[in-house]
Amino acid sequence: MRALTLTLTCLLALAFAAETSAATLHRSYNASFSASRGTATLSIYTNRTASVALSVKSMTAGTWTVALYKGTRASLSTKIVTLAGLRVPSGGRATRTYSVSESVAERMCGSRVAVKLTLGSRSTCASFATVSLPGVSVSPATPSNCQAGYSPCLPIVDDLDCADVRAMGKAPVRVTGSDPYRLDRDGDGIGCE
Ligand SMILES: [Ca+2]
Repeated sequence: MRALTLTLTCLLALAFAAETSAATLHRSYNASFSASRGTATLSIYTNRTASVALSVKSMTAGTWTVALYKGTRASLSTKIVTLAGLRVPSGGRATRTYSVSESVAERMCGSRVAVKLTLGSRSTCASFATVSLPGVSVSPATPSNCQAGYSPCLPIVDDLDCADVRAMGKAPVRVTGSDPYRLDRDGDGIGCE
């Protein structure tokens, strides 16, 4: 019996390893819900799908709606996507992992992202750091990836000046990284103002 249990454990471990090796993790972001109600993890993979894992505790039982927003938990802006409900049993603990499509991952790029759970008039939020997408494994024919360090998303090109940024209708931009395009000469964190 013990041998059988060990074998099953090994098979499960192998299956898990096979599943996780299909996508290489680009970056994970962790966040906490207010009032110690659990945690959320947002993972971005190099094939540009993403997953959101929610783990909650001390929550009111019921099926909570789940949505991702741009912004922070104190200041939600645009809704990105509504995910399937999170069913919390009595006892208040639940865990669920959601797969998020490429287009949704692209909408999150370059922004702070928050997850909001709602049940009736109650809600709780958690916010992640600014989300970046991997700049790898994109064919040159589709150069619409996001340069790290700017919000909103700017494309990855050899160079970009403020005239280009204004022509795209994206000025001014918030500089959140090393400013590779040198858009913020006076260093106040805002480029092309
Ligand atoms: Ca500036």
